[in-house]
Amino acid sequence: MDELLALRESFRSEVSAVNSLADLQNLKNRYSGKKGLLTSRLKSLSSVPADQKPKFGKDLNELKEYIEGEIKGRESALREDDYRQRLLAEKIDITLPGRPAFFGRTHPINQVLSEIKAIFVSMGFGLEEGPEIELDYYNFEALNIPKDHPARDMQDTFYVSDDVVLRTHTSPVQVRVMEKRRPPLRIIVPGKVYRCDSDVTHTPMFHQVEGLMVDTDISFADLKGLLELFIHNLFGSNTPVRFRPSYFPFTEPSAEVDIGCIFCSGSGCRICKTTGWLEILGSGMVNPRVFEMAGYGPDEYSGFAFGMGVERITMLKYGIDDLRLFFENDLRFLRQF
Ligand code: 2NM
Repeated sequence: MDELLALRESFRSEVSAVNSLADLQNLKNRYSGKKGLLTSRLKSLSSVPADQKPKFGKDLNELKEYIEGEIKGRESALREDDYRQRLLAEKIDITLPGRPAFFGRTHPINQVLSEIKAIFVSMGFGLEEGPEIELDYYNFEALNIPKDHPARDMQDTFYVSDDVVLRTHTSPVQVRVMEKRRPPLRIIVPGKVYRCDSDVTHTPMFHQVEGLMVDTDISFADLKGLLELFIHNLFGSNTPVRFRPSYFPFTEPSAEVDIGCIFCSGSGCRICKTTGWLEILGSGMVNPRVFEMAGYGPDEYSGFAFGMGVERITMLKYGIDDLRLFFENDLRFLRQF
């Protein structure tokens, strides 16, 4: 009997000292395991005098139940502790500011391209696209650019083969459209063009928008009115516009279009080279020879065409002085638009 009391006492002090589930498992094995102290006491039941056996057995059973109950209780207390400690350790500080998410955005060239397209679409122009790898015929011949023309020079054109080039302008698409459709025609052709030219102010690839309007009685006054409207839409309705005589093989007469310098308001500065004007467009009445080659009767139809470089217009619109910024993809630059 004393032995069972001593066992109970030693268990009591041990179990109250246990501080981890691992220690508790250890304790459980030592007391109530297969080779535990309780089992060995049960085995010694045979040496207990017969008259004390029932009581010894009953006490032993009680002690076993007591020990197992204590272990269960201690175990759930320790699990609870463990859970609380994990909750504390793994606590998330929801007051920390979040990490900023950076959103992508449209490249400034594409922003201005979209603006230009929207203006012409609002005036009834349709969008057309075509191949960037083009036949010599569509890029030059059909545009009245003869074989000995300087624009044909190897220095300006990327040749793929004898009769295939990377288009140097988007005009070949307009020729292709004229071959397929009859007037009235009102189209613009945005897209990439390629010139074998690379320095501070030229990149081998840049973007162009060209336009073409053909009907039975289109005049130079229509060209002037439409381009002036376009410019006032893009740069503001107070922007001065002037038309200056020029020459292109595919138009006759031809005109270059200038706007009053938006940096010095016309008084003359570094950017307008003290002229007070900035060139932004080329234009003209489509040369009858171009109509003829496309299968349009030159006496039946007249029309105008124009072309502009998107990089140049974007630089002027935002006062950017270095073309290379558009192609470096430095986010500090791009995030400003
Ligand atoms: C320009 C300037 C003037 C032009 C002409 C044609 C076509 F195909 F109708 F003949 N397309 N684009 C043209 C005319 C382009 O860019 C500076």
